[in-house]
Formats: sequence, structure tokens, C-alpha cells
Amino acid sequence: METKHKIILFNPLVTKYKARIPLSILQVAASIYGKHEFVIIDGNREDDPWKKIKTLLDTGEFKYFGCTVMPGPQLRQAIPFTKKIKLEYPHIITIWGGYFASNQYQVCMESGYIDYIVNGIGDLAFPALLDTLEKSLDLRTINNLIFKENDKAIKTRKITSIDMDSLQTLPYHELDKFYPIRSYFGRTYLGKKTTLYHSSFGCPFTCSFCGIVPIFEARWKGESAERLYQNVKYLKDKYGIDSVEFCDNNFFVSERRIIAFCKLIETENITWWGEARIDTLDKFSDETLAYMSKAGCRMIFLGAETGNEEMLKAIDKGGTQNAAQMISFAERLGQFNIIPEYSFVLGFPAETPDQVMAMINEDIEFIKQVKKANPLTEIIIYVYSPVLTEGSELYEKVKATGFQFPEKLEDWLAQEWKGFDLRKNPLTPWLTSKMIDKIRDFEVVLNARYPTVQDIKLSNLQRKMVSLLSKARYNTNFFYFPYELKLLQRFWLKYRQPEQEGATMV
Ligand code: B12
Ligand code: SF4
Repeated sequence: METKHKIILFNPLVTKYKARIPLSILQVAASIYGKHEFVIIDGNREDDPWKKIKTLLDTGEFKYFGCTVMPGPQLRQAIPFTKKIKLEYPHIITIWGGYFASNQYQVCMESGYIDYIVNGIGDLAFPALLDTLEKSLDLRTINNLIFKENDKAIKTRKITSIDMDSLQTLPYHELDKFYPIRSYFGRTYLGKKTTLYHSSFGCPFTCSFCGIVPIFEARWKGESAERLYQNVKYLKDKYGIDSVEFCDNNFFVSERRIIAFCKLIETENITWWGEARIDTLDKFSDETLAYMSKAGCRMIFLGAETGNEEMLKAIDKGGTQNAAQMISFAERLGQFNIIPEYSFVLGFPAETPDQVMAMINEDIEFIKQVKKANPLTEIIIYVYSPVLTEGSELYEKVKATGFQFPEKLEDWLAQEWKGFDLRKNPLTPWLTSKMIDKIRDFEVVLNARYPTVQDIKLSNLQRKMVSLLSKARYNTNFFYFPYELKLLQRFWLKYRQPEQEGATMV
């Protein structure tokens, strides 16, 4: 192995509190494991990650800085650190990957301090890029790469699916050398030691608001049930995990894979959570749903998005999802003791402000109907934040309203764009503050009326009291200024927000 060409793999800070295992960087590490020397730095685990990066770079042993970047808080370290590296260590080659880098590659390339972007799947592209750079070969032969030539961003051919069974298993023991791996297995609603696991890339659908569509273009490919089971079993035997969050964009695409996985996992006493589509899952037989429950499935995150049929069509939700089905499916899943976690996107654009507000009100009513059908349904509310999906009808509509993404990479650090990333403050011209307040106030009242089961710190007494206190507001649709509930949630309940902190993690 080369000693002067080492690689820093950096996971910028997302949260100091209950950080998850940095899977993106770990999978990139797996792709070069045994071939190149690397050091993993997890911004979630360092008080001063820049100091650590600088100390390493000062040794003169490093040549590459690889950074994963998803939208949101990771930009706060990714941008200034990469910029500083280029300024202070211009010989270091900087490489970004992840959802932000791939979707917003233009601003990244124009920044002048990011040399390469791995566009989408990195498992083959990253080792190929390192080999090509080490041997000065032709960059154009590498798939999934973006680089600059004569001031122009060049995108090479993109592969959108990969045989996951052929990939190296994740080098958990390597991560353990840098940070105690057991510290990543936190207590959640699912169990005492929950891990994150990613078993497939992509999704076969093309919802026009979704950030994974431009990357995977309706392709989905997953690990086989056997390999998935072996890897989960390894984590159980070696590290004692008792529960798993499957963080695939769409874990339940193949009923056959799910049945095979359930068969293998059912005696292991592992509880699990995953993400799915309502229409896909509604096609699963009762036997499969019952089997999933028996095999440890406790909760499923489902993109309900909106109860408005026209909007469902406009956002290209595809498939066969409709409002009546969403309500009946919440009930159906409840019969199998699996909690549906419905995510809604409020605040889509419309022709007039009145229509936007009418749709928000309609969705609020719809959410209340879902809750009536199955009160255990967990509700996650996002405010619509546009995703750069060139050519989609929705994105064209958004552009026509005057909405524009930042033109400079550093602009993403501005306060208003931070809120945008968290889907809290979307900066979309058609949403007035009155509309945003309406959505947020409803959310506060809803969360008080039905405190999430995922907040395992809440006592039964706390749940009952806050629920009682919000009953009148909820029943009469009086959501304005719910200060009493906000204060309680903040200081007494210390309420958690699954939509920001991750679904089941406490
Ligand atoms: C786990 C997760 C989180 C965790 C944090 C993860 C962390 N790094 O610590 C939590 C739950 C905190 C989180 C939060 C958010 N998340 Co998030 N998150 C994910 C999730 C579910 C899994 C990521 C993962 O580990 N994937 C597994 C790895 C192996 O895949 P990967 O990241 O794609 O990596 C591959 C390639 O991208 C590439 N690659 C990636 N990085 C690098 C780096 C280098 C150097 C190279 C060469 C290659 C490379 O190679 C890898 C191997 O092929 C993804 C969805 C998904 N299924 O990926 C969403 C996702 C990335 N999140 C998303 C978003 C928007 C957010 C939020 C910003 C907003 C929100 N409200 O949800 C918040 C931020 C809030 C906050 N406080 O930080 C979106 C991004 C969409 C977009 N518009 O681009 C995704 C895609 C979910 C979705 N479908 O909408 N998230
Ligand atoms: S089904 Fe879900 S993951 Fe798939 S494209 Fe639609 S929103 Fe994205």
C-alpha cells in the first residue's frame, strides 16, 4: 500500500446527540479496503474535526480528502473545511459524494475547491477514480464521475444500479479503530441496541418531489435476502444489536425478498423498521403482512404525501396510491400490530394563494381522518422544498414562480437556506408566513394530541396530560398560537422530532 497517498474519509457533523453509524463513508471505505490506506473522521464524534484533519494533513502522508454531503447541516462543515483544504493544502485532491453533491453538482463544481464529484453510487467509481489518478489514466472511462475540463463540468456515464451481493461487506472493525462502534448502536423505540442498515439502492418510482429520482432514474436493486440476513446476524452475534432501522429509500419493493428475509430472521428476535410505499405494501397479502409482524417488523415509514388526488397525480406519485387507500391501509396495517408512520408534504404550489391555503386545510382534514381510522398512525409533516428535478412538470411549475436555488455554494450556508434544507422554511414564493404558521401550529397541536410512541422518554402521565390539554384545540381546529403546548413540549416533554432526527432514534 502507498504511504504518501493516504485518504481522509470525512462524515461532516449531522448531530452530536445519538449519532448514527456513518454508513455512507463506511461503504466508501469498503470499496477501497485492502487497496488504499484511509482514516475515517466522523464530525459527529469530534469536538474539533478541523484540528484533526489539519493534524493529519500536516504529516504529509495524505493526498485525498473524501467527504460525504447530504443536504442540511452537513454543509456547515463540508463547505468551509473543503475550501480551507484547497487554500492551505492545494496539492490535496478533494472529492465529494452523497445526495447533495450529486443533485447540486453545478454549484459544487463552480466553487473551485471541489475537484471531483462521485455522482450517485460510489462503490465502483471511487476505487476507479483513485486508480485513474494514481496512474494518470483517462477520467472519462470512469462511470458516475463529475469533473471539470476547460471550465465545464463533465458528467460521465451514470450507472443507476449495482449488484450489491458482489460488494465487500462493511469494515465495521475498521470504524471501530477510530470510534468505538458500540457507541453507534443507540436505544430506540425498537430496542436497546439499534443499528442503521442500508440494503438497496434506488426506487422504481419517479415522484417529482423526491431527491433520489434524478440519481437512480427509477431503478432499484437490493441485496439478496440471504446476504442481508447474514449481515444482520453478524451484527447481532458480534455486537449484540437487537433491532434494525432499514434506511433504504424503499425497503419493501420486492415481496419475495421480504418473505425470504422474514423466513431467515424470524427466530433471531430482532425488531425492525423500514420505508415503503402504501400502494406497494397494500398489494402484499395478509399472510405476508402477518409474517412480517411475526418476524419482528414493528413500524413502517410510508410516503402518504397528500390526500389531494389531483396533487398526487401532479407530483407523479405514480403507481396506484389514492386517498381512500391511504385511510384503509392505515387500518389494515394496524390489524397486524405494525405501526404505519405516514409522511405528508404540505405546501405544494398552486395557481392562487387561496388554492394553496385550501390544499393545506384539505390535508389537515385528511390527516385527521387517517388518525381517526388508526389513531396509532404516526404522522410526519414536511413543508415542500423543491428538489432539482430538471424537466419534471412540478419543477417547471416551481421555476415559473421565480424560485431559484443558490448560485454559489457558500450561499447554502445562509440562515434561510439552512431552514430550506430541513424542509422547515422552504423559501418558496407561493408560501406566505400565514400558511407556514398554519402548518406548524397544526403540527404542534397534533403532536400534543397524539404524542409519538417513538419518544420512549415520555411517561404515560405526560402523554395523557398533554393529549388532554390539546383535545379542545384539535377537535375545534383552533390551532393558532399554541404557546402553552410549545412550552410544554420544549421544557417538560423535551419532545423529539422524528422528521429531523431520524425515524425511530431517540
Ligand atoms: C441516515 C440518513 C440520515 C441521518 C444522518 C446520516 C448521517 N450521515 O449521519 C439523519 C436521520 C440524521 C438524516 C437527516 C436528514 N436527512 Co437524511 N438520510 C439518511 C438516509 C436514510 C440513509 C443515508 C445512508 O447512510 N445511506 C447509505 C449509504 C451507503 O448510501 P449513500 O449515502 O447514498 O452513499 C453512497 C453514494 O451516495 C456515494 N457516496 C456518498 N458519500 C460519498 C463520499 C465520497 C467521498 C464518495 C467517493 C462517495 C460517496 O457512495 C456511497 C456508496 O455507494 C438517506 C436515504 C438513503 N437511503 O440513502 C437520507 C437522505 C440522504 N436524507 C435526506 C435529507 C433531505 C435529510 C435532511 C437534510 C432533511 C430531512 N428533514 O430529512 C435531514 C437533516 C436533518 C439533520 N438534523 O441533520 C435526503 C436527501 C434528498 C435530497 N434532496 O438530496 C435522503 C436521500 C432521504 C430522502 N429520500 O429524501 N438523514
Ligand atoms: S416512492 Fe418514495 S423513494 Fe420512491 S421516488 Fe417516490 S418518494 Fe422517492
